[in-house]
Amino acid sequence: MTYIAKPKLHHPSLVKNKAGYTRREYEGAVSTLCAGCGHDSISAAIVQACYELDVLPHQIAKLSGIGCSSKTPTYFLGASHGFNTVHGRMPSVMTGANLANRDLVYMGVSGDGDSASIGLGQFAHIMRRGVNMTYIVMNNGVYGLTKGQFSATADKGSIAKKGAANPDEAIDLVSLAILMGATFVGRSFSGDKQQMVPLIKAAMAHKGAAFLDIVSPCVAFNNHAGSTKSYDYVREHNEALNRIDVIESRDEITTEYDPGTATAVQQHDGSWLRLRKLGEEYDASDKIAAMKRVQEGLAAGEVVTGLLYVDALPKDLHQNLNTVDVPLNTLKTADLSPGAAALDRINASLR
Ligand SMILES: Cc1ncc(C[n+]2csc(CCOP(=O)(O)OP(=O)(O)O)c2C)c(N)n1
Ligand code: SF4
Ligand SMILES: [Mg+2]
Repeated sequence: MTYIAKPKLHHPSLVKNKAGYTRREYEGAVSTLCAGCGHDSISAAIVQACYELDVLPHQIAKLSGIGCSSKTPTYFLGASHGFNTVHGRMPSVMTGANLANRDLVYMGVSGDGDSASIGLGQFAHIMRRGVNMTYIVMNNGVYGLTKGQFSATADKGSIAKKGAANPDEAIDLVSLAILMGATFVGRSFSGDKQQMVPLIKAAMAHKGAAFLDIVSPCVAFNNHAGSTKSYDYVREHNEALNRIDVIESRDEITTEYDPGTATAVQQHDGSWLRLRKLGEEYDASDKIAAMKRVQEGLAAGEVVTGLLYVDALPKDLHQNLNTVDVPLNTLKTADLSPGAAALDRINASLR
């Protein structure tokens, strides 16, 4: 229960990261979600990723919409900035916040109802604008908070708890994000922490629009036979294309690097992503190949996971708009009002 405070006492041997914080300091309040809900596992993975990345909690801004998934920012990063927006409107609020202060690390958390139903337009535009963020959809195929109606990501033919079959085509957010211009796109499963944590770390290190679709079963309304978002279905149909390691710029990349089985991709911030291929050859930097592989997976009923597409040197919203390097909210009147002479020059250039 959120009103039960977590004990403040820490065991003296809890290990601090390079920023001087223990893992506990990246946690939030006690979760009120149903026991076994996939969303809680994703929250735990976000905590672990931020702890391992040594991010300062007060430099993170977490934003969400409405839904069980959108409640989760209460349960992680208790010392970070937070904004719980209107249903489906998180992307526009995050775009505005990022424009005002480019120096924060932006983490958006949403649900499949929040992003693929009411918020679909906003979702599309934040991807094409290249807002520098990590955008996670906790995807359970239903509106969990309002008691289990099919969402727009529910597969056609998927069976509801009371037996009805979904007549509509599903929206695949991974395909949409790639199409709309997201520069880092991955899919994972809430039951696979080993895959989720490095994917979240890599997405946070990416300096552009990073999107993660994480299948997250709703144990109350969508975890039965006939559902394609249940723990059993995802475990049986999970096709992981690669495993990712994030190597920070200060660390040596050459260790354990074995060309042929792994690809190393250097990102803008100097960090390296090492992709260990699992089985088939797959090139995550090839956008067309990524779209093809994702579509093949959908047709075969597979849940294709891993890092699906990455543009290692993306342009973000600020580069596209050619804004100044300092946060816009630190500019003073003198910076914003260049004076009558400058205004005359601008007017003259437009005549
Ligand atoms: C404008 C508006 N319309 C409808 C609702 C009702 N509503 C609340 S949460 C929700 C859907 C949540 O589904 P999802 O985003 O998938 O989150 P989940 O609970 O499954 O994690 C809906 C329709 C609302 N709060 N606001
Ligand atoms: S209703 Fe579903 S999504 Fe919501 S907390 Fe319970 S299990 Fe999770
Ligand atoms: Mg949902």
